[in-house]
This record gives sequence, C-alpha cells and structure tokens, in this order.
Amino acid sequence: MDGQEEFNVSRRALLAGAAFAGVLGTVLASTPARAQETAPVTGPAPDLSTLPREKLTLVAPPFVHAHDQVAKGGPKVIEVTLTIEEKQMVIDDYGTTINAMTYDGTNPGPMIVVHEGDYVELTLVNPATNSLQHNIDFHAATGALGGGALTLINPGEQAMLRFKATRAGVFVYHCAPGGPMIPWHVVSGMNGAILVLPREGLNDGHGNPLSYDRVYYVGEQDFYIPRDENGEFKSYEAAGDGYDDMVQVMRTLTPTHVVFNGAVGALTGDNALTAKVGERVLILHSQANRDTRPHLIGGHGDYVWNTGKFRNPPEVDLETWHVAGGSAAAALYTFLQPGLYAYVNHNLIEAVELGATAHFKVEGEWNDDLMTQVQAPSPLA
Ligand SMILES: [Cu+2]
Repeated sequence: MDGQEEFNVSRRALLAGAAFAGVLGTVLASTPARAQETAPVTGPAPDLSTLPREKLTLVAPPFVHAHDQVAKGGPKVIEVTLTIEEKQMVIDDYGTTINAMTYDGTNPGPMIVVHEGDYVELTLVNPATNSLQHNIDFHAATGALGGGALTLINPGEQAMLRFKATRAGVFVYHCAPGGPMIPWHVVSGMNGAILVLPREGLNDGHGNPLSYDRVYYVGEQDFYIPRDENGEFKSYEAAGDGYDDMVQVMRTLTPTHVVFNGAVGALTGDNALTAKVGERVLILHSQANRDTRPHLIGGHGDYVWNTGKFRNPPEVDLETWHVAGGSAAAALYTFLQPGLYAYVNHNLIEAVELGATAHFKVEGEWNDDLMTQVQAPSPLA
C-alpha cells in the first residue's frame, strides 16, 4: 500500500467512525433523563471573546508546567500548541531503537493542566519534515472522536481544536488516525495526558481540600520491537519500513519493553524523581494502551483516584492501584521515610525484566517508630 492509499484508507476509516459516532449520538440523546443526572452541566455557551486567555508553556515529563491548584477567577480559554515529532528514540540500555511518533518530542507527550470549565484551544502542528498523517483524540473532550475527526493532518499542515473541559480528572490523549494506524501510532509513543482540576482543587471526598507540594507525570508505554532471525532487535530507516514487522509483534499482545517515560531507566539513577520527607507528592500515571498496576515499594497511596476522575471520592491507604488501559490515575502520597523507593508496575516481570521501574529519591529524617532494624543480618543464634 503506498502512502496516498494509506491516507485514503485511514480517512475512510475515520469517516466510518464519524458516521458511527453520529448514530451513537442519536442513541444517547434518547436515553432516559436519569442517565443524564450525573452528566456535567454545560449550560449556554458563554461569549468566548469575553473570556480571558492564557497561553501554556508545556514542559517535558516527568515534570508538569506551573499551575494553580485552585482556579483563580472564572473559566478561561487555554491556548496550547503540540508539535508532532517523528524521531528515532533509544528505549533501553542496549541501544534498541524505535521510530517513535511523539507530541512535542517526548514519550509520553507533555501533561496539560487546566481547570474544569476552561476551554482548551489546541493547535496541532505536523511539520513537513514528518512522513505520516496524525491527529489527536482527547479522552477529556466530547464529540468527533475526542477531536480526532477534526484534527487529522498531513505533514506540512496544522489544525486548531477547541473543546470545553467539562469533567474533572486526568485523561489520556493519543493519536488515532484511523484503522490499523491507531494502535501502531499509540504503541510508537504517540500519547500523553491532560489534568483537568476541579476549580476548587482536589478534595478527599468528605469536603476536605487536598493539595500537593510536587507533581510528577509517569507515562507508561508498551513497545513491540521486531527481532531479526538471530533474535536481535531490528531498527528501520523510517517508521513506515517497520510497520509490517511491528504489527506481527503487536498481535502477540506481548510487549518487548514496558517502560516509564520512553525508555528503560528514564526515571532511575540520575533521573530519579525527588522528594523530601513530609512532602505531598501527586503521581499521575497514564497508560494509553494496556492495563497496569502501579505500586510504590515501601510506601502507599494515601489518596488514590484509580480511575483518575475527581468527582469520585479517592480510595485511601492503597498498596497497589489499577490503571485501565486508555486511562490515567492520580495518587497522592506524603513520604514518611527517607531513602530510595522503587515505583513499579507490580507485574514484577514487567518492572524488572521489561523496564517498568522508576525511583524516588527521598531526603529527610528516618522515623524509628515506623521501622527499625532490631537485629542486623547475623549468623543463626
Ligand atoms: Cu500519529
């Protein structure tokens, strides 16, 4: 299939999806009122020209751009630009590469932070230096395949999407250019997340506000790298060259790598996440394709929104939480002991053999009351 045919196929798939979404919309519109009770109240659209505008400067994960936890004033129009970058990325210590597809050059793409009721005005840029068609599907958005149907752009094009952030939570965004292109782009790294905070900030589900001193974004990624006849990982000149081989690996549903933030070791050693004893750390964890189960070894989740949606009360005191594929979770923890903590996907094979491990380096005073070594390892008495 040549490039143009591929574009046509994906456009057809997309149009079919849009038609389906239209049917679905009709069905949903006729559901009883009761089903609507929990839906967000949107009300009449305000005159957008009267709303203040704010331009975000995004930063590379695991960091998150500066933001207010409690919104100041009313809704705003938040301007964001994401630039699609196709690039070769090294994903492990052996120099294995992938022809990655990224938003802003990183896997995951940058975290975008807004407040419930804000309008997100996203400019998506596909530079002429890229070779493929891309778009963006925001799970936080309503309609048109999450915006995917309105943002499908060829190299050398850009599009602008505006959607209202009506639901508070942390939501995945990802590329979805139609048909078999969708999983290929997602497992080539093309996903990220948006944090839609309640205007009044987070709370514990009993009306008590919760805040954080630090926030980190961990994007988990499953990669499916083809091997040659000797079992060595293959590399390809261009993304399209590896498509057929990668699909074969994808269909086994067995990733060759499961990593945090784009590569084995991206968040360990010198790149370890840092905190101090007593600090409240919010960990946002996305997985755009596959279920996972984060666990902080030697710590807990004080408050965890497993589903990442803030109108649900958080669960407390968790040991491990579940992130459904295609979603993101939020976990708040106050570190109580210093030391090096491993933060893992607690499928320990994926953590240790495939790469899904991060480190938190925590400074502070040790608390003997919480734990002490009563006897160091010594010969049997
Ligand atoms: Cu894409």
